[in-house]
Amino acid sequence: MSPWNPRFEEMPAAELDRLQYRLAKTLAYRLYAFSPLYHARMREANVHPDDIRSLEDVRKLPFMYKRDLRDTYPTGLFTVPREELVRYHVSSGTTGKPTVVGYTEKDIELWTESLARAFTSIGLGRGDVIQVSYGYGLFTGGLGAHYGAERIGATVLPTSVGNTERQVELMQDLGATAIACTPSYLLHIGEVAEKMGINLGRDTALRTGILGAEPWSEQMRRHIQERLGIKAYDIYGTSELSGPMFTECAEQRGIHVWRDLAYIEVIDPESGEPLGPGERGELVITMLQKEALPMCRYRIGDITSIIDEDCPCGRAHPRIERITGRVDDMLIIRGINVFPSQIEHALLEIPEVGEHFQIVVDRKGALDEMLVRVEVRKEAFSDKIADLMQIQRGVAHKLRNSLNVAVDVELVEPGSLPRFEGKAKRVIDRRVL
Ligand code: DLL
Repeated sequence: MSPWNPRFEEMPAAELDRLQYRLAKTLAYRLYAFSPLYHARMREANVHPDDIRSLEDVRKLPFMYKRDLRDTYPTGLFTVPREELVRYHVSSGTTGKPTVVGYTEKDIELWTESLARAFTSIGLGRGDVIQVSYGYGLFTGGLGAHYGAERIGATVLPTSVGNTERQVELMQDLGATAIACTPSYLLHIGEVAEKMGINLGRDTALRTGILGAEPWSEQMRRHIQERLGIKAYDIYGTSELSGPMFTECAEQRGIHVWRDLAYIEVIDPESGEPLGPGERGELVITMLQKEALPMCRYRIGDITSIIDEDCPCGRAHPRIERITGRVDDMLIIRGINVFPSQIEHALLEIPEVGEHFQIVVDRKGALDEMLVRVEVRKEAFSDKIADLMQIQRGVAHKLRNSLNVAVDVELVEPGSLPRFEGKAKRVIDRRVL
């Protein structure tokens, strides 16, 4: 299939170099002029936009971090007046404080453009029915995929998440040919379909999965492809980049990152030093054209490596390997971001339980499950089961409200969980990805 936007997708590497340089320099001026935080950081690093004289000079610019968004909550990093914004999205943060991202009309346009190219590169287009089973609303997945799918002329079935039997019925009745959702949700949909006597591969028109928002493995891809009889593609992004942004092409050999939209680096997370192609480290992305919330050398925290070989698809845009994890400790439970510190935060607000807790994450069938073990405080400890059950329900309720995901709770005796001398290891992740 021919590319969505040949002008950029087929642009020769030398021309992309020049374009990236020009855009990066403009971005540096923009941040210097309009972002007090980044201005101060540039001065501290003793670098001025005039110092960007080549593409490599981007590496002189200071990093941005997730915490910068929280420290300037809600909109302190925005560089346009409120009237220029056409949308907000909000994602959950580490301390209960969410991260707010904003978009100008052009930001939405380029986000949509990125996905239009991506979806076209996996063979989707007019005639396809794309079921969008990412959450619609504050999460970027639903609306992001929706706009991209509409742009390429496909028919969108905006089912969002949940109500799985209905998802299966609609998929069948309306002939969905592709589904965009988390890989774990797709497995769950497959299981529900089976219980309904429907085999997705045999009994529906489904042939493509656009799967991401959480880590998944090559084994999982094979499993999904074989079990459901579809092709499963990886889609990657974060709300700070706009949302879901980049996918693999039909070759399934890594995620293409459009060079006119983003400049990527992989660094050693400890030293901040650049790593070469093939070397695994922390992904750093500079979004070259974002207006409302420019992200420059943004340390996302995701672990990957850059693939610098030509792709058989012919696009001179670099690829990144599947994301294998994060530098920090964020857990993704059924597509929802959960930080151990959020759990700590919530638990510490409940007088009957202690600060000693443990998180056990497991995968039962297709769904992630999280168990929080927490010590009951001596004062609150009781041998009456009814009292303990009441505390347990209270904790589960509190966690559900603050994390937006259901959690199992196990109360344990005071002093029974491990103690640590160095860094605490609170998370036991038993999921085999
Ligand atoms: O998850 C955006 C998105 C929506 C991507 C739909 C793909 C599909 P956030 O909620 O900000 O945004 O979470 C971003 O999720 O830093 C990664 O750790 C993880 N993540 C996203 N896609 C993948 C993927 C959306 N394909 C965080 N593989 C990122 C592994 C992923 N991890």
